[in-house]
Parts: sequence; structure tokens; C-alpha cells
Amino acid sequence: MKLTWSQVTPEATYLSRRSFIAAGAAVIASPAFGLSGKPSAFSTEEQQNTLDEITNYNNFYEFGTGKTDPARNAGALKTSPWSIEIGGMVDRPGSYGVEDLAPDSALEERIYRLRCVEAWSMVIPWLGVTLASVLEKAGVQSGAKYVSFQTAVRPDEMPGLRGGYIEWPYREGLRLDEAMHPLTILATGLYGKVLPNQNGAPIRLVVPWKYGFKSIKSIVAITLTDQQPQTSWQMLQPSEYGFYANVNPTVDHPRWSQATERRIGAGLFGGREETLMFNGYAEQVASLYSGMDLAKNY
Ligand SMILES: Nc1nc2c(c(=O)[nH]1)N[C@H]1C(S)=C(S)[C@@H](COP(=O)(O)O)O[C@H]1N2
Ligand SMILES: [Mo]
Repeated sequence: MKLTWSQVTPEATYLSRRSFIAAGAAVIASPAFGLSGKPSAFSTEEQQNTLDEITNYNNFYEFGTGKTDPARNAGALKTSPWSIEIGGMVDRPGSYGVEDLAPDSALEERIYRLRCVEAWSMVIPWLGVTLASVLEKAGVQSGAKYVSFQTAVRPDEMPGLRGGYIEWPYREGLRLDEAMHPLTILATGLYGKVLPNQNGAPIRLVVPWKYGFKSIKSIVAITLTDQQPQTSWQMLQPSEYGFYANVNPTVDHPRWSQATERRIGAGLFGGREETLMFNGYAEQVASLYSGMDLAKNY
């Protein structure tokens, strides 16, 4: 007999696992790091992956293409001091320190599903601030339509840069309305602690309704533009990876189905779970794409 999730999970959790917490999660606090998160109405109540799972099964090609390479290699990344160059179509371009963009006092906890385009998923309790709050600090100009992001390039600290697979720096981008959406955050922590290097320290994007590759790590540049920016996976293989990359169980990857996913850590009991439209965030984000052909704009 194959056990289903409902047989290994308390019923209350099962019944609400696809729903959002209405009134807020427990406030967490970590005196060791001084990080604490205010509760968020956007968090899922699904069972969270363990810290061990979240920090030992990663994609971070700057440190190697294997899932355990980042855990082994990312410790070399010097994450302090760290600043982000915010430029392009903003009123106040310049170099912004991470501590000013995401002060500990402003951090919120967001427990989000993360769905990789490779069809595995996790639930991760991030700490972060909305990207909107960061962009407002720089003052977005009225002509701006897109936001582009770049990861650090540090050959001495990133052994994966020698792999010629991706044209470095790793690049990502969002439409401005996606960037300003309240679900979109810049994370500086997880599980109440400072973000581990393999997860994108000191500051990374998290866009929970898009495939994981959109959630770019260790960001050093944010640029507001009126042109759709180039993004790493689209540059590499445009027929397989689009600019939007919204999680969509009805639009398959050319080489595999996107209808289901494997929840990391659930392997012993679980079969695969159904992948949800917009990764379960349709209620919040579907209106951003009304009138768009999502099979074309993959
Ligand atoms: N700079 C950079 N950001 C990146 C990646 C990467 O290789 N380099 N991999 C992406 C992919 S494919 C995924 S699924 C997520 C994984 O995030 P996690 O390791 O914190 O779970 O990071 C994304 N951000
Ligand atoms: Mo991914």
C-alpha cells in the first residue's frame, strides 16, 4: 500500500495545506542573529522542508552544477560588506548596503513553495522584505517597465564560473508589475537565521509563482529599464526557458512534463504531487496575465 500525504500528516494540516494562513503565523525570533519576522498573510501552512534539506539540495551554478556542490563550495563567498548597485530608470541611483535595503527590523517571514523547472519542490520559510519596498527607496521613474538583476561574479570565490555553461553574470528579470507584487520578496534569511551562502546570501530574489530559476541569488545589481531584459536561461536555451517562466502544469517543458512534482523529503511515502497553476498563487497573480497566451509566453 502506498501512503498518501493525508495518512502521514495531521488532518488539520492536510485540510489547509493548499490554503493560506488568514491571520498570521507565529512570530519567530532568533536572538543569536537578531533576526525576527513579522507574520505574513501570504504564507502557506504546508509542511516545511528541513533546514538540512533546504541547504543541501541546491541549484547555484556559480558553485558547480551538482545539487550538493553549493553546500560544499559556497562557504568561500564573502558576503559582508555587500551592496547592490541600483540604476537605470530610478530617481536615486547608487550603491545601497544590504542592511539599508533590508533592515532586520523590517523583515517578514514568508513560507513559500519553491517549484524548480526540473519538477522538484520544497517549502521554505524565508525572511525578507518586499522588492517593492526596495525599489521605492531608489524611486522608480514613470517610464520604467522592467527590472533586471545580476548575481556577483567572483572567480576566486566561485569555482563554478570555470564551467562555460552559462554566460556570467547570472541574469534575471521581471516585468515591473511582477516586481511590485506583494508576493515578490528579497530574502536575507531563512528559518529565522541569516541566509546560508548556498541559498543566495546575503540577498536573493524569491518569486514564488515562477520556476525557481527566476529567483536569482547573491544579487549585486538591480536595473530599471523600458526593455525586456536578457535572462540567463532564456539566453542559453530560448525554446525551453522563457522570460515569464510562470509555473504552469498545462505547459510542458519540451523534454518533460510539468504536470506533477516531487516534494523533496517526501520521497519515502509520497508519490508525486500535482503541480498547481502559478504554483498555487493563482488567486494572487493570475490577473497579471489576463489576456496573455501563457503557452506562447512561457
Ligand atoms: N545566481 C544564481 N541564482 C540562482 C541559480 C543559479 O544557478 N545561480 N539557480 C536557480 C534555480 S534553478 C533554483 S531552482 C533556485 C534554487 O534555490 P535554492 O537553492 O535556495 O533552493 O535558485 C535559482 N537562483
Ligand atoms: Mo531550478
